[in-house]
Amino acid sequence: MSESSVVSDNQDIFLCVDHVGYAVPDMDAAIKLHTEVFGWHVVFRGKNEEQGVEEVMLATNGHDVTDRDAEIQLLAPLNEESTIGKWLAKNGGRGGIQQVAYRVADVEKAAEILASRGVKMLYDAPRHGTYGSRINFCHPKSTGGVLLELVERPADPEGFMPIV
Ligand code: CMX
Repeated sequence: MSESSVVSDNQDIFLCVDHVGYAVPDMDAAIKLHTEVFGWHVVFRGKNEEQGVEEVMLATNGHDVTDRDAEIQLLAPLNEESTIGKWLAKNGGRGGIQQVAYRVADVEKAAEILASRGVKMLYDAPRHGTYGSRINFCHPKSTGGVLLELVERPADPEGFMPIV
């Protein structure tokens, strides 16, 4: 890229990759694979009824939920009509990468900037995510084919840790 084509008024929107989300047809089998084979550690297991998922967050040993390390998220459907249920059905019942999540400092501000640049945001206002975070999503049709989640973690995520 030539120097003249670099966007000079660009600004940071994202802090880092928050997590990568895998849709899984069998949560217990997925946990076994990710812990016993891949060596990740389960740091959170819970349900998000609004999103229709059971979710498990995985991290390295000694992971501090307030730090900037990326995590892995396992997503199993609570029912066939949920987003993950439909995703798995469309994928022949096989699991796979369903989303990539970017951490942001202010989800409303990030969504506003992205929308002003033509990105289709899924929600008019943030909804509830893992650890009491505030989330929104960019539709894959306006991101080059990847479902992007925006995650604003709460000031005290430790207060939202109904761990396993
Ligand atoms: N990644 C990439 N592309 C995807 C996708 C995904 N996860 N899900 C759907 N698509 C594509 C489909 O393949 C389809 O493309 P084609 O038209 O080329 O076949 C297109 O998007 C369909 O879009 P749609 O008709 O608007 O809607 P869908 O019913 O397929 O749902 C979406 C797509 C993004 C609206 C839905 O997945 C959604 O609402 N996601 C946000 C919520 C969510 O993912 N919740 C579960 C996780 C909860 C959590 O992380 O906490």
